[in-house]
Amino acid sequence: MHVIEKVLNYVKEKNPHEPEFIQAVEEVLEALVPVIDADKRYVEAGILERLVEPERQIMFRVPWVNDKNQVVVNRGYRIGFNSAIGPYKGGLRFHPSVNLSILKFLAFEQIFKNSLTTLPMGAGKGGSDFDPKDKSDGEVMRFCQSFMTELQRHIGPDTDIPAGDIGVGPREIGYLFGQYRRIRNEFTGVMTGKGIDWGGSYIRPEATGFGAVYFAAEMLATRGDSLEGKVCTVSGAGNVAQFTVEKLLQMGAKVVTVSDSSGTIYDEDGIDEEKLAYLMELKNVARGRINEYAKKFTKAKFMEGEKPWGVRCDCAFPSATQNEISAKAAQTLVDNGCILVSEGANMPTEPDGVEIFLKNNILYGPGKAANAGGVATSGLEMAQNSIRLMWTIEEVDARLKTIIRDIHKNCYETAERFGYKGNYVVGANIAGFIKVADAMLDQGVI
Ligand code: NDP
Ligand code: 2IT
Repeated sequence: MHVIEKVLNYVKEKNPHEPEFIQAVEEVLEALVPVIDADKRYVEAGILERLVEPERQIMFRVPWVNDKNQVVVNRGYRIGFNSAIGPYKGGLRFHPSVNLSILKFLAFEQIFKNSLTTLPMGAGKGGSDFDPKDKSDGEVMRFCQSFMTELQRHIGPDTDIPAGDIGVGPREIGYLFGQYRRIRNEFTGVMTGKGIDWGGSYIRPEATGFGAVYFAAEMLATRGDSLEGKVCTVSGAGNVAQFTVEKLLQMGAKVVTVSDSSGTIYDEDGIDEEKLAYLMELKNVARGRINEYAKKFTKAKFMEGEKPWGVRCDCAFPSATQNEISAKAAQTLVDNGCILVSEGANMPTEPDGVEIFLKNNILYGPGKAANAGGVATSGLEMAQNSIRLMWTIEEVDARLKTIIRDIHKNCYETAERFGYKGNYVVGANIAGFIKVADAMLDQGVI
């Protein structure tokens, strides 16, 4: 039996109730076959067996009091998956669907993503099944304070550095950081995505969306093409989606959709800067639902309960959540002439959908490469905190662009080297793997 199959069987047997985690591991391991076959040291040192087992998994009770004076209990998590190349680094997700499987898949993906960034960051992820959406600011604050009261003993600027993800934005980071600072009696760079006046970095809010668009531009350039005039569909309406739209507009593309969990907005005329400003206000300040957009801009259509993938486009930017593009949706995208998919979200395409993109020679940028700009800029925030300086907007954006260009080049060249030219899935997984695996070889059996 091939070692890949053996390790995959082990993962399935040990984690039978974790479908998302198994899905992520399967996708990575399958892509690693050529490098495992080429270098027997990885097998001899049990690298794969160690890679699929988190270094640590912390689960804890998060009790808090709601506005009706009732006690509510949520579950909190932090996974430290791999720290071979740096301290654990990765976001926190607050969403009712959060469970161990989802956080382990995200932390596992983060290993390869963080390795690709060129910065010294290990991989972690955490969060809670808490839903910030229907809560008051006071409730969110009390929840965050309770969550951090336990989490603080497990993290630190050289140990584990959380950031945002779904449901965790500037408001939540503020409450979490405040509580850490109070309990630990120290002001350090223990979290990223901080406010610009208290240790944050310019461009961190924009970085994931901007990076996904820069990555798309790099992929198009390999075919002598650009984003100018391209019709683009975007899913989601949160942090990643908003700044994906902003950068696409700057690059001369036309964006015709955004969405949230209630449905999709189809704006055939295109979302311009004024409409984007409205969307940002609606989502970040009023915290409203996406159908409000169609009430304000009446030529736009609200498609209740639908995803954007039935809308004809040249380029698609899934930026909401995992498994939001089924095989059927992938086929529809291809049939409608879509030539590029750049994943702002983590694992938004189901495995059969990925197959369809690869078979049809779509420029397909998997999340661990295409959305790495977010965590890369978190790494730049950590660097600035360590030297107690702040770089300008221009400096951070230039570094982000360089990092994305390097990630693209590394993925492209690695795929080519292993005989899979143009396959960014193979390129990203192998390139991300080699750095971590070699660090594990150097450091012995840990
Ligand atoms: P936000 O919470 O800001 O926005 C999430 C958006 O996705 C919302 O519009 C939300 O709709 C929608 N969404 C979330 N869950 C679902 C679901 N189950 N079904 C349909 N729609 C859903 O999160 P981010 O923009 O930060 O994150 C989006 C994606 O990008 C995630 O996959 C995240 O892991 C990934 N990512 C984020 C990075 C970051 O820096 N923030 C970095 C790299 C990747 P609704 O409000 O209705 O729930
Ligand atoms: O999935 C991700 O890379 C993130 N949510 C960002 C993590 C980070 O530490 O900035």
